[in-house]
Amino acid sequence: MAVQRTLSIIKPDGVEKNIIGEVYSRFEKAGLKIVAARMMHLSQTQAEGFYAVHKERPFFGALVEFMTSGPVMVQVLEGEDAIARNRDLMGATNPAEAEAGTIRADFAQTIDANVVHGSDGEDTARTEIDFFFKPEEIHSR
Ligand code: DGI
Repeated sequence: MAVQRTLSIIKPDGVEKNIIGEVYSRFEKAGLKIVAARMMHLSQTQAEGFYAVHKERPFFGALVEFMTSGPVMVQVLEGEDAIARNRDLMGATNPAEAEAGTIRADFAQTIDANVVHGSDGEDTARTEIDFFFKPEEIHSR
């Protein structure tokens, strides 16, 4: 499998729960390197833009409100099969359906507040990484 990059976000509930280090440790133990990172408080415009693909969905307003409710930690992960590997670490969108030992099964309570985001494919990963980081802010190693 090729080395890939993927965009990861620790959402406001994850930052509030003080588990940034715990989540980073899971990335590192799975062989994913953090090659760019930034803590930020998303504006309404940023959150709407990032989740634009969901703008017709009934949960869009709640999703944007949640994503702007506090600071998030945004990072680029790099490694072999990084996109699927990160999705495996995250678990299913609905924590009630997430496999034991995944981040969402261990730390998320609801589908609205599910601790982490991860790109779901190569095109999405490229778009989402570009949304947050300039090429010179990514430190491949
Ligand atoms: O890639 P995921 O975060 O696993 O899932 P997604 O890209 O399909 O959806 C993005 C976020 O939108 C998800 O993390 C939580 C929210 N969401 C998705 N589907 C639903 C939802 N929220 C509610 N309340 N109901 C849904 O069916």
